[in-house]
Amino acid sequence: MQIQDLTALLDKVNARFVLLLCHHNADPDAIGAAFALSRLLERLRPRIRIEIAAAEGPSRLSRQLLTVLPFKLSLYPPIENADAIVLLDTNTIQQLDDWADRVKGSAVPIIVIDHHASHPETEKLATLSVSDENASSTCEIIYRFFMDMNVRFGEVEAKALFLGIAFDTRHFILANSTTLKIVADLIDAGVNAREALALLSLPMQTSERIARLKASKRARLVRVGEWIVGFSHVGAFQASAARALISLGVHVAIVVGQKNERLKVSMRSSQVFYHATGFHLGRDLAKPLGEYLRGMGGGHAVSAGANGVGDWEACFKRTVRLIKEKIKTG
Ligand SMILES: [Mn+2]
Repeated sequence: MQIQDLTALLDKVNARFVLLLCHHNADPDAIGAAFALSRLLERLRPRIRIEIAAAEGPSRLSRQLLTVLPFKLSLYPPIENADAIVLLDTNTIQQLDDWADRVKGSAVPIIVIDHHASHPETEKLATLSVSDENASSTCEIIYRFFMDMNVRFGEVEAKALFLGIAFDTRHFILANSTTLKIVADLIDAGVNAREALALLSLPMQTSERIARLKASKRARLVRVGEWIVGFSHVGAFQASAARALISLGVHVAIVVGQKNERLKVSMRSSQVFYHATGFHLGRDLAKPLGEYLRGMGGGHAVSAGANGVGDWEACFKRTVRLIKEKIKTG
C-alpha cells in the first residue's frame, strides 16, 4: 500500500471523519506516527476531520512527549462514527484492548500501518495494509508517505517522527544507513536532536535516587577470582539499585529488600561477566537461591530475581558460595 491508495480509498468512501488508533500503552513510535500522519492527511484532504486515540492511554514516556507535541488524544473516540479507521504500530487487533470488538464489528474500511511482521487475522480485517519489516519504525513509513506526496513537513512533524525513530531504534543503535539518512533529513528540518533525545528519558524520582545511593553506600564487595561481586540491601527499588551498582563497576550485583521475614532479591550482572564465565543468573543463582530461601527464583542470563524467607546476611553468604562453586567447577 502507498499513501495514494489511502487517499483514494478515503475519496471513494467520501470520508469526512477518520480515526487514527494506536496500540495500548502507546509508545513514542505509535504517537509520533499518528500525529505526523494526521498532519499529512490534513494537508492532502483538508476537509477530513481527524481524531487520534490510544487504547488504555499512552505510556508514561509518551505522556512526556505529548507535552511538546501540539495535539490531544481522544479519551472516548467515537469509533462507530468513523468513516475509516487507521491502526498505527498495531500488530494485532487485541492490542486495542476494549476497543478491539468495536473495531472488528465496524463496517468501514480499516487501514493498518505497521513495521512488524503482518498478522494473518489483522490482514483479513484490513482493507489496506503496510507491514514493512524493513522499516525501523512506523514513523519511518510515515516519513516515506511525506516524500511520496512531495509534502514538506514542518519542524513539529519532524520532531514527532524523530522521536518515534529514536525510540524504536533504541537511540539509533538498531538504525541502518537508510534510517540514519532519514534522521539527518529530520534534523535538517529543524529538530534539535539533543533536546529531543532528552525527552526520551523519564526523570528519576527522589525516592529512587536515594535507594540507589543508599545501596551503593552499604555495598559489600567480594572478589571471586578476577570478578567483583557487590552485595547490598535497600527498602525499595532493588532492581534499579542493582543496575546502579553495575554501572559503578561491579560485575555481579545482588540487592536484597527485607520486609519482616520476607526477602526480595534483585540480581544483575555485566555482559562481560556472563560471556567470560557462562554464569547464568537465572539458572545458576536465582533458582537455587530461591529454593534455599524456600521461595522461588528465576530469570534471564544477566537479570534475575528471587524471593523467600530468611535474612540478608545468610543470603549474602549463600550467594558468594554459589558463584564460587560454579565458576570453579564451570
Ligand atoms: Mn513501533
